[in-house]
Amino acid sequence: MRTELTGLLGIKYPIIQGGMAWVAEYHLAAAVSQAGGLGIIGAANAPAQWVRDQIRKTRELTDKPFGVNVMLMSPYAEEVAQVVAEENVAVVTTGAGNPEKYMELWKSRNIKVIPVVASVALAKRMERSGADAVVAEGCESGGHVGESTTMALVPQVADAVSVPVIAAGGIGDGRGIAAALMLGAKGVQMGTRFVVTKECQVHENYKEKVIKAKDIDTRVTGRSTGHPVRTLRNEMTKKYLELENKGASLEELEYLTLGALRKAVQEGDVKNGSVMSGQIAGLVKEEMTCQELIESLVKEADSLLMGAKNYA
Ligand code: TUI
Repeated sequence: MRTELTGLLGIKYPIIQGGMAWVAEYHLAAAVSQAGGLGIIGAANAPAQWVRDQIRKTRELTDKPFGVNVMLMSPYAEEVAQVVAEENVAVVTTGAGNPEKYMELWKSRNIKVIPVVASVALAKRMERSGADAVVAEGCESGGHVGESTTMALVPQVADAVSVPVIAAGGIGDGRGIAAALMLGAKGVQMGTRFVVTKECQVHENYKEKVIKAKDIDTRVTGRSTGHPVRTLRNEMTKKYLELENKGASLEELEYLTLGALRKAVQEGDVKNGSVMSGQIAGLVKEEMTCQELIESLVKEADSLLMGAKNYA
């Protein structure tokens, strides 16, 4: 499955693993890269030293390219941006903001920069500032979400920029990959599906909650605060949405989500924690290794695309 993206990044398959906060650490990133995709370490709100350590541990497990996701709302974003430059990682993706001010630093080190965007306007702006590709992420995704769906966003971004577009949000199997390529994407980014893999270190309860989830089991909290986040519904989302409907203060709402993602990922508290997940949770049925998953995704997508070999 060669596309413009596999050539740009030097990877075998056009499949990127999302840089999920607290979830995307070195075991997962290395396994995805080793299997021919692009593994990503999610820096989230972690300090720079943690990120440096993760980069070095990934390098002990794979000599293939991998990336780091810099979450731009992090209080450590500036120092993490420096560390990824110093460590010369192959690829940087960014989320939840505009990475313009770091672009020169990263480009000067020959790092491929791939901002995650949720609008045509930001995609165009990123291309002008030197982005090598963009991830167009629809609101079917887990975590911090934008307004547009993947189906609507991807072809509009593909028409607006000439760098390769990577589709994200709502892609969970080979059908999703084939569809994304038909929409004009040159690759996909998948998060939720990689949560339920053998190499992913999240608590078993988290994986089980994703496996048991049905199509309508996600909720978006925080629309009123300007930080909408998609998670699986539980006690936390119920309380949050009740409070939000009553017009609760930012402090009250933040109290519910403080440390909630760590609680779910590490302690396995999937009742009161934040179980970030995309809408495709309903089609995640079994745990596989990253290699098994990627091989099966590619096989399925490739056979669907057989009669339509115009996606490269
Ligand atoms: O970043 C994501 N998804 C995320 S970040 C995250 S960490 C977090 N943890 C707790 C609470 C809130 C967040 C979890 N999931 N996806 C990429 C993405 N970026 N989607 C939308 C955007 C985005 C939004 C606004 C990009 C840029 C933007 O504004 C750009 C500007 O002009 O400032």
